[in-house]
Amino acid sequence: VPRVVTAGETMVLVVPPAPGRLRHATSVTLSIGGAESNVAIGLSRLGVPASWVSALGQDELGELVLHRVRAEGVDTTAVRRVPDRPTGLYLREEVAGALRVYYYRSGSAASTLAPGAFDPAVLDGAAFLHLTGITGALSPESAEFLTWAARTARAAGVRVSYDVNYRSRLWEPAAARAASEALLPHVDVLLVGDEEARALWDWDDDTCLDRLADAGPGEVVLKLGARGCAAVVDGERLASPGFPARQVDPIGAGDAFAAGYLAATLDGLDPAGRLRTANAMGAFCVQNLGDYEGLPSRAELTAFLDRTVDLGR
Ligand code: KDG
Repeated sequence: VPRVVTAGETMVLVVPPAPGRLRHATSVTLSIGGAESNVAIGLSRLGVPASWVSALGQDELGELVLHRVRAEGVDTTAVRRVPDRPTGLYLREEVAGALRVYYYRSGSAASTLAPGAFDPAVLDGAAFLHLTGITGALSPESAEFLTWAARTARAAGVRVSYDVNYRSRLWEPAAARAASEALLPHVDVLLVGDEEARALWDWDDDTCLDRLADAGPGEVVLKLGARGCAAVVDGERLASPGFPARQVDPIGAGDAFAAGYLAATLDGLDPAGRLRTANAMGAFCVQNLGDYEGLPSRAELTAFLDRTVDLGR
């Protein structure tokens, strides 16, 4: 079975038990959050072998992250421990229906990811290396890491998938746009959300698909939230409606979507089948609290897709 490698930062996630200001929380839950490990976990649950490459502090939070990711069957042998840097941390609160995050990640262990951060042998036999734009925001060397990792994968015959994942709390749109544009020539599968595409490029959906496809990636997928997605795959335009879902927590939906898209690609599904699977994974994710906790097993995903009428557009 082809393998997928993902690389990027994962932090410990602190979640209060109920909506309200964090300052009033008297207990919290510790989980983990990181776009690239979310994708690896999503794939692993679907039975696709996945490796996650990163750097963690040599601290208890690093142990927590490692335990949780390993418990999902993801290979973590290429994760480095950095002695004098902390594992990143972030906290969430929901006030008046709005979700806010607070990062404690500057100078984190993962911000030391730099060119050469992993042995290229990690990519042996892999079908994809999955990266996200978050890494580019961590430090100047992590920005270089992104390009190095993508080039290294390409040189090894491994396809590169990239999710723009703009995080406004980490950097300005212009910097994020420049970093993504620099990477596009090395990207095979590009995933981007409609809101972040507007924030970075201010293009409408159609223009966005055309321009980004012109920039290099053979597959460009525009995520439209509850409306599903649209794509250009090898010059062909497609769209796929979303699945009805009762949204509990939107965080992680994009990562679930990416896992679905990659898994369906490895299953040999056609572009329409890939988009439909990706939408289904997104729908699974938003109906549960947590970045990845609600993601389905292969059997659950298959049952969901079989029960749901394919609207075919
Ligand atoms: O996609 C979800 C992740 O974004 C979140 O859990 C944490 O990786 C993260 C980030 O940097 O925002």
